[in-house]
Amino acid sequence: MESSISTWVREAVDRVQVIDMHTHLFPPSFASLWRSGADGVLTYHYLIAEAIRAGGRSPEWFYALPPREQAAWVYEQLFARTSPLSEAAMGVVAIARAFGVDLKRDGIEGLRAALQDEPSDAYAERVFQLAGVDRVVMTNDPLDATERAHWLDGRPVHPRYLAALRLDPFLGDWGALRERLAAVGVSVSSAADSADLAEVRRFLEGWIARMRPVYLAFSAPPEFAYPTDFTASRVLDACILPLCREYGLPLALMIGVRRQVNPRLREAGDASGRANLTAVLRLASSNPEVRFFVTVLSREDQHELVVLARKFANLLPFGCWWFVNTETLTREISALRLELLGPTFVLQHSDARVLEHLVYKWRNARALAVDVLVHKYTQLAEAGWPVTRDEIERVVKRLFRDNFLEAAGAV
Ligand code: REL
Ligand code: ZN
Repeated sequence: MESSISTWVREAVDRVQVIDMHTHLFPPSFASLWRSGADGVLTYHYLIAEAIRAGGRSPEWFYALPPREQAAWVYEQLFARTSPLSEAAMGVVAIARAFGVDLKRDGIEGLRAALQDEPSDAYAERVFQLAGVDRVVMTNDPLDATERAHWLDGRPVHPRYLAALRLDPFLGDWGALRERLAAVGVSVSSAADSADLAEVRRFLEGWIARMRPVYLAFSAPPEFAYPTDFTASRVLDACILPLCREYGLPLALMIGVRRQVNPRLREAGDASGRANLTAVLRLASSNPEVRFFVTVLSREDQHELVVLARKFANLLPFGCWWFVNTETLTREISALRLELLGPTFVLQHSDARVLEHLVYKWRNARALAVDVLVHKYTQLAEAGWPVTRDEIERVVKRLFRDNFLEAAGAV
């Protein structure tokens, strides 16, 4: 029995075509926002932070280098001079191998020759196939000038890419939001009164119509609270939650990020902190008709989130985000979720910033699923349940795609 369980789980996990519910990828048609290739892979901000630790140079020195030299310097610190043992560094080895490159032998030039850095539908297709990914959800910012231009030119988006409307600036400082809205021709007053909120709602409604997102989302610092007297709560109550209800859109909450604790590191300068999940409790309990996808960044918040999800069926924990996307923590978090929720969560998302990330992030997620599911199904069989291949396949599909698709109403 044990060996059939292991074979059935492995086969189901190998075969499943993933829906990746949170990435930072764009289709080739978004030209300048597309990221791929060896230099893109090596200048991932996870690796930049690690290389600067290891290499003894300042962030200013590093960022003054042209991108090609940045990549070579990262390679030198994390691969040539030592063993690439970290999660992100080992990811590069896995990408190289998937493209037939032996990184130790072929070095950075081997990787550069095998990976392609120009936007290309054929190359994207090849990477999707290698990673076993069916569709990816982007992170779409309606206030980003470059991204807006692509949406405004109205060309259809490749069907493998689904949109998610990202709302971070709408839940931060009102003064800063005013400026950003003014830059795109929308004027609101400093009062944040009901006319202003109606204007914000109209703006977002226009972008929902244009992007057709599968959910709305925002990331928040550990201090995120709800409800409060601050404008962020009013924006939630007057604009975002009504839009979720009206359009049947889930709201993704990504809580626990301390932005720019070290601004010198730029994109690599964010950290994490313990959150107050009372905000999630209140949102879920006062909006039973809205579905919330929730992920938390600190390890300490994972158990509380799972317990809350037991109380509110409209709460769907998703993925192991960023600093908890490591071998050790994904095992712990995913087993905990299975033990308290059964297979009613989204196992993983990639957070890929560079196309080829899909390859190693989903390879790791598949290994995670095999470990956790073989263990649980073996226990289940020992407990007296005659496990079948069919039920394993259904559960694997739920964890890698169907739970998300059903909650997003995208099936
Ligand atoms: O979506 C987010 O807020 C984060 O995932 C990103 O800001 C972060 O930089 C990302 O690369 C982490 O994996
Ligand atoms: Zn992200």
